Amino acid sequence: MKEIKVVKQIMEWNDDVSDKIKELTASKNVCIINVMGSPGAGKTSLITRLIEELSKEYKIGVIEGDITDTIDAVKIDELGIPVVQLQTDGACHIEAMSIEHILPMFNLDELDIIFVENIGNLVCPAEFNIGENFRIAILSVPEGDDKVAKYPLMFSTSDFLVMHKYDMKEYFDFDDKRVEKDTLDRNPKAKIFRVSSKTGDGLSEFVEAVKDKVSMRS
Ligand SMILES: Nc1nc2c(ncn2[C@@H]2O[C@H](COP(=O)(O)OP(=O)(O)OP(=O)(O)O)[C@@H](O)[C@H]2O)c(=O)[nH]1
Ligand SMILES: [Mg+2]
Ligand SMILES: [Zn+2]
Repeated sequence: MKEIKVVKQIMEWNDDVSDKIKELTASKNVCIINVMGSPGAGKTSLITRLIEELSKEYKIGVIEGDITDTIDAVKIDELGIPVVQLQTDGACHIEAMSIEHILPMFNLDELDIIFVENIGNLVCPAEFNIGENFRIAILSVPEGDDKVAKYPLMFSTSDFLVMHKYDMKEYFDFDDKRVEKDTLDRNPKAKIFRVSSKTGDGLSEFVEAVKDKVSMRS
């Protein structure tokens, strides 16, 4: 019988590339952390805070995902951290193929952690594995406490949920217990943190949890 050529859909292809990235980073003992959340949730601010704390122990690189511009990459570069700006030119999520393309731009032998700041978006970034070891979902207080229920995939697939901008809580009707319940109902293993990158409150507990997770890489 004649063999039929089959082309896989993008999701399956994406997962194949994601698995290849995982093999590579495992062999290099590098941990990729996929940081996701809405536009302005504080992804860059939290990554910056984590870099300040973790760079004492770990060598860190960053991939900044944005539609356009280099604003976030410039901020990371100013910290003296190797960074590549991925511009998706309109696409609203990062695919594994982009990460595969970018990784050779880093010296993986000299890195322990690569943060990937995903495109600001609560929806499709969660659908795409990008070779990450784990995921951090950020939900900032001003966005509202119903977002886990309304955009469940990101929160059900992330290892950590950070309720961010927690210093703003008194100004918003934000029910943190509801967020906690909505998350744990969908993702009982999720670890949940209340953090302000502005004041530093809640940061040290989160940093320790990230360190634990990084130490389990490969
Ligand atoms: N009050 C308060 N503001 C914060 C906190 N973290 C970040 N911000 C502010 O929130 C705004 C957005 O922060 P960014 O870190 O740029 O957010 P982002 O998610 O990286 O944004 P995009 O990359 O554009 O999607 C900035 O004005 C920050 O100063 C926080 O913990 N508390
Ligand atoms: Mg940012
Ligand atoms: Zn998208």
